[in-house]
Amino acid sequence: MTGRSDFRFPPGFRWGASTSAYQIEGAANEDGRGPSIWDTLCRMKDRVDNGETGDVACDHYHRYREDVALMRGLGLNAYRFSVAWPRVLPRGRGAVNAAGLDFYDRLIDSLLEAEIEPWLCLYHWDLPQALQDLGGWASRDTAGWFADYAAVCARRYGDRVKNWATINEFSVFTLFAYAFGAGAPGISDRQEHLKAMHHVNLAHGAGVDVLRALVPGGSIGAVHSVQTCRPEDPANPEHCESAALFDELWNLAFPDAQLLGHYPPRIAALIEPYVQAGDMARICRPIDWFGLNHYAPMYSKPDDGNVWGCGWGAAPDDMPRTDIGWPMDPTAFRDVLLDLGKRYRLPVYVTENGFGSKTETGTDDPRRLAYLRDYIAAMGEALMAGADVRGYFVWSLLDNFEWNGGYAPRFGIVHVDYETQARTPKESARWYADFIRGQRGV
Ligand code: GCO
Repeated sequence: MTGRSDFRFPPGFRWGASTSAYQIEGAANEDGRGPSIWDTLCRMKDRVDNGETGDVACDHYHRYREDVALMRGLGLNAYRFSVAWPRVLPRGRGAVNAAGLDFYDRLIDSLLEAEIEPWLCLYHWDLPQALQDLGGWASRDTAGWFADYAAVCARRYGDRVKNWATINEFSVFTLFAYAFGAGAPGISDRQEHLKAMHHVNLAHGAGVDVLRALVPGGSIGAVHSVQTCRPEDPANPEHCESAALFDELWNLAFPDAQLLGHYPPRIAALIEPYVQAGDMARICRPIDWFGLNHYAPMYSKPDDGNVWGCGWGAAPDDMPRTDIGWPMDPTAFRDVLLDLGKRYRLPVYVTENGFGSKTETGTDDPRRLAYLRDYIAAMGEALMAGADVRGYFVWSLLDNFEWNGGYAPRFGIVHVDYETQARTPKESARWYADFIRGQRGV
């Protein structure tokens, strides 16, 4: 792609990085943190590559000051992180853990001192195990407990944090956790999946109401994974139907419910038994921005091995791929940015975009650098064509725990040596820092 790298993004554009609690914090058994469903899953046999866990991860819990200094050195003006629900409420509800609340105070204060705007996401997949024991997201009660947890965080951090996201990638974690059986808690059941989808949507709506009431001047959003969904073989009607269903499950079920007030057609009838009177109004609350996580177009074809009968197909042979095999197509990113604006009419923040590698060693990462350059150029093209994009957060600041993939896939612009916990900016980080400096006229 020939994107214009000389494009100037509007003043005030956020240039940041994203992380999530379980993937970087470590200190899983310290200072009163309770277990999450990912702690449990990591201890089950053959669920995570090499039997790895988030127990230590990047030890960010102890090294957050160094990580904030790294961001400052790179010139980032925003940072998206998540709060670990089980660190704040070890049993998911009831008694708060003062030491856990203190940690995020220190992190937020360090960010503000470094003139980096904190973007706080309340839920990035680490449900307290105690709530899973009561039914997890398949139980409607979890939506209410989420709202109570949101209130604890809003009261504590709302004076300093203005940018809040309810939940990260609703569709991805519900699909992997309740349909494909890979993510925590590792269930494959279509009815449980439908219930979880609806309850997660209810949690979002209740969370928005709490944040609106408790965060003065808050800017509230939600983070969705939206990846163009194409049939593996466009001439095959079964592939087309599979892609259409996958598109509803992955891309539409959550933002359509939250922003348009209805479920997409293939899902609507199936989810109906779990929808109570007034629910769609509870879910569809006004928000201020759309958080987009985008990586790669997806190709789909039927798959009898999962409860929906649709799954991944192969991308065309001539499609460039990342080191972990994800298709690379910056034009799909540009088009998603343009389409989202038309469909949902909200400002968009790109809350994740990045390049994974299992083969790179050290800090030479020319392919990540090229990916970021081309995707940022595509974002510039979307802006020129009228998309209202206000910020970009690279995934991720650090190499980290990549869920079922363990530590082998590296997504960081900063290399982490897991033996020593030494952080070293990669070539891509230096490029990103120069690019941001150029954009900000520093
Ligand atoms: C996700 C996440 C991140 C991942 C990243 C790379 O949605 O999967 O938000 O936690 O690590 O997307 O796969």
